Amino acid sequence: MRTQVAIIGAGPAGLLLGQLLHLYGIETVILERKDPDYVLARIRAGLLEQGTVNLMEEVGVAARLHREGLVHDGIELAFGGARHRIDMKKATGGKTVTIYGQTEVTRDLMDARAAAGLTTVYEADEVTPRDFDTDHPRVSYRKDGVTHEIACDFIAGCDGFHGISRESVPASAIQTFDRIYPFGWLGILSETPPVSPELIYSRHERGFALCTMRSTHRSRYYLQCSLDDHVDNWSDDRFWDELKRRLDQEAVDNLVIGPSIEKSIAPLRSFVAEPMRFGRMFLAGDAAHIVPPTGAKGLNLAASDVHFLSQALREFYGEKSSAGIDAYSAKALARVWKAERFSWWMTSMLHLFPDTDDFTARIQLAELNYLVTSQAATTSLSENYTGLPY
Ligand code: FAS
Ligand code: PHB
Repeated sequence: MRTQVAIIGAGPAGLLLGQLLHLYGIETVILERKDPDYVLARIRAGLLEQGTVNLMEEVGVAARLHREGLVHDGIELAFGGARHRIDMKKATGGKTVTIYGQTEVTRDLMDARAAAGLTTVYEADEVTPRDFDTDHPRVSYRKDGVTHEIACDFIAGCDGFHGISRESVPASAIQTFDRIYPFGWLGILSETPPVSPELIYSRHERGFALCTMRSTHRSRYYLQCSLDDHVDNWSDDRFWDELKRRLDQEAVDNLVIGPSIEKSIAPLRSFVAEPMRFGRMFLAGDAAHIVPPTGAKGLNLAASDVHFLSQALREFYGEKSSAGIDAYSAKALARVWKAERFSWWMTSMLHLFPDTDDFTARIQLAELNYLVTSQAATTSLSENYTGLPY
């Protein structure tokens, strides 16, 4: 088999890249090791920057997003027993965010790819990028016990943090930057109305809590928990009781509890691999970087990566220019590191660290008080949260 761009991974990065390249008349094949249901069952991100919404519109899959997504003009910060609204739309001159689950983004992109008759090989085993340091890269894989090979011009490693693409790069050719946080997020999904119309980020002496949602009838909540905690230790009742301890009284009064339909613990880390290009192979999305979800940047960074990469490949095929692909890594990393900084800053400000002593606690509270009383600080948070320009 031959194609122009072989994409490894059918998560949001791989699927969105596939649709953008299709728009530009560039052939792709996507190789995914899991089956579609498994990919859709992963409960992950929930909040889209305007740039991500724009890309979904560009590839013509934003109809349901606009029908079902919830546009939010602001968020609330809770600390010291009170809640403070950050009017992001006002601070940024009109920018908003949209609540629309990653599962739905992935489903819409999967449906569009299938409708366009584009090739996605699911349950592809032993996917291996080869010869990407030559002008004739290829990707091999096994399917139903048979080994296949795809010759291509380029390989896009969109296979997430635990994928094969980054692993295939010689250690001498890559530099990684890593910060593992000493806590995790215990997340719960429930068919209950959200506690508040917008998200509540709560800094509390017992630990961080986040109230978010997937729709007006489906809520998602997160509690900071210890790294050695286990989801089996958390009955629904225990979760709701702990959440109430970390919220302000108004939120406690408005909280509607119900049975969990999903419950899981995710570790938090900051990670960046440099560069994001290795000859004829590019990394995009979680394959190249990870952010703690506090800033809601993970999925949105995957989107901006594939925007830059699709433009670069469009220029290569359309104008026979390598300028875009040569500039891809530096361009993507410039935005990645700003999102890494913002996510690290939000996490540092809102969580209880093992070494959070009285001084650090006062600094966190001073940071939060400055945020809600200074227009400059509010604007800075708002422009990062709604998404820095591409
Ligand atoms: P993905 O990991 O989504 O997709 C990679 C795909 O490649 C997967 O389908 C995988 O099966 C496939 N793959 C892997 N190895 C392969 C191989 N060898 N061969 C073929 N295919 C292979 N972000 C937020 O913004 N907010 C959140 O609240 C949030 N919560 C998260 C919770 C968890 C538990 C995790 C893990 C991530 C969370 N994220 C969150 C980040 C997440 O949304 C990612 O940023 C997003 O999935 C990135 O998309 P991809 O880069 O496509 O990677
Ligand atoms: C979510 O809705 O899952 C979500 C929203 C904002 C975050 C993290 C997760 O910062």
